[in-house]
Amino acid sequence: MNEKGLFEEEIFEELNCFSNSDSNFRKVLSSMCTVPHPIAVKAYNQFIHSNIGDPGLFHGTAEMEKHVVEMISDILCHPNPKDAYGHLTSGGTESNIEAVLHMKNRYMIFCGDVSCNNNHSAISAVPAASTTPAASTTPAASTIPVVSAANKLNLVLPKTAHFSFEKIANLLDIQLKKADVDSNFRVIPESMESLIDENTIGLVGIAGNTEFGEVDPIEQLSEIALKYNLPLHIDAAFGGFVFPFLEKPETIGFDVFGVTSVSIDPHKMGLSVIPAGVLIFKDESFLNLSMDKIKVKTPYLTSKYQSTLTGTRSGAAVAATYSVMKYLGKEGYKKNVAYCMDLADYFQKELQKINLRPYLVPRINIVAVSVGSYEKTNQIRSLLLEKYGWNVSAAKTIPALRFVLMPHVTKEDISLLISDLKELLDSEI
Ligand code: 0PR
Repeated sequence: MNEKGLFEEEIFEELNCFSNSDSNFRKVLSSMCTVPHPIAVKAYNQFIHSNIGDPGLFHGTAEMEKHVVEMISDILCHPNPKDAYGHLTSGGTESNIEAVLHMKNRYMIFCGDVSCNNNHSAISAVPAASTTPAASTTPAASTIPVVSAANKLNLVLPKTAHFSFEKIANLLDIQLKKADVDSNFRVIPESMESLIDENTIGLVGIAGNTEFGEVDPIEQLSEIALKYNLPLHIDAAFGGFVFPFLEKPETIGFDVFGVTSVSIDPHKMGLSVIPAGVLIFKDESFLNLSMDKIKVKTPYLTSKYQSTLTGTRSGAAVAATYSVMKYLGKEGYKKNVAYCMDLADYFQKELQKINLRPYLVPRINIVAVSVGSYEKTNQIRSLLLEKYGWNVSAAKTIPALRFVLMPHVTKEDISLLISDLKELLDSEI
C-alpha cells in the first residue's frame, strides 16, 4: 500500500483504466445481469451507508425491506403477501443456501436430532399439512426413520439445477440426487419421486433454468412434496421477474400449495443493482424450529437476534430494489419482458436466415443453438470473442451456444452478431 494518500484525480485516472477493461454490457449475451435501472442507482447512492444487518439503526431501510418482500410475494402470487416471510440476500446462491439450510434443520428437528435445543415436539416442525387438501395422503411424521450415520441426507433436484447447489452440497454435507429431464429440459416428476427416500430433506424445482430458461412442472412437484410432506423450494433466481410478466404468465410461486420457499433475484431481470437477491418463505411458521437453530443472540446490536445467514447486509440494495419496483410497477416489468421476448423472436428469425434454429422454442429470453460438437461449439464461442468481441456462453448439458437476451441487447446487435456468426460458420474453421 502507498505510504501517502493519492489525489482524487489520480485515483479516478486509475479507476478509469480499470473500468475501461470491464465490460459495459455492449456485445454481452452471456450474462443474466444487465445495466441497472437509473432509479435503482440513484436510490442505491442515497442509502450507501445503510446496513440492514443492524435494523435498529436503519428503521427506514428495514421498513423498505418489508415492502420489497411484500411486493415480491405479490408477484409470486402469495395468497396473502403480508404473511410471507423473507429478506434480501446477495443473490441466488445465498438464497438457495439458506433455503436448503432450513430444509436440513427441519429434517434434523423432525428426526429428534439431539443438538436441537428447542422444546417443541418434532411433529410440529412439519408444515401445516393438516390444513392442506392432501393432508390425508401425508405420511405420519413418525413413519420417517431417523437418519443413520452411514447415509447422508439428500436433496432431490433436477439435473438442470444451477451449480450453486454443488456448493450447497459441500457446505451442508448433503448428497444431491439429480432427477432426469425430458427433451424440453423440464424435470420428469416420476424421476423426482423415485429418488425420494427416508433421508430426503426436500425438493427443488426451477423456474428459468440457467442453460435453457425452461420451467419445471411445479404443480406436479408440489403434489409430490405434499404427498411426502417435504418442503419444495423454487429457484426462480432468473425466471422470477420473467414468468409472472409474460403475455401468458406462468404459475411459479405460492399459488401452488406445496411451494414453501422461492429465491428470486432483483439483480437479474428485476433491473436492480448487484447484489440484490430475495429469499421468501410462504410463512414464518414453517421456519419456527429451524430458525431457533440459526438464530444467534446479538447483545451489542440494536436487535436481540439475527437469523439471516450473513450479518452485514446492503441497505442500499434494498433501496435500489424498492425504488425500481415502485417506479416500473407491474406494467413496467411487463414491457421489459415483452422487449426481451421480442428480441428472442427476432433472434430466431435471424438464425433461420443462416440455416440455424434454436434447440427449443425459447420459453423465455434464453436461446440455445446447436452449431456442432462440443469442440466446435467452444471454438466458435472463442472466435466470436477473439475476432468480433461477442461474449456468448456454451451450454454443458448439450453442445450448444447459449444466448441470454437481456434488456441491454438491441436488434441491431443481433443482426451484427448473426452476420459475424455466419462469417465464422462459412469459413470452415
Ligand atoms: N439459480 C439460477 C437458476 C441461476 O441462473 C443463478 C445464476 C443462480 C441461482 C445463482 O445466482 P447468483 O449468481 O446471483 O448467486 N446464474 C448466472 C450464471 O451462473 C449468474 C451470472 C450472472 C453469471 C451474470 C454471470 C453473469 O455475468 O450464469
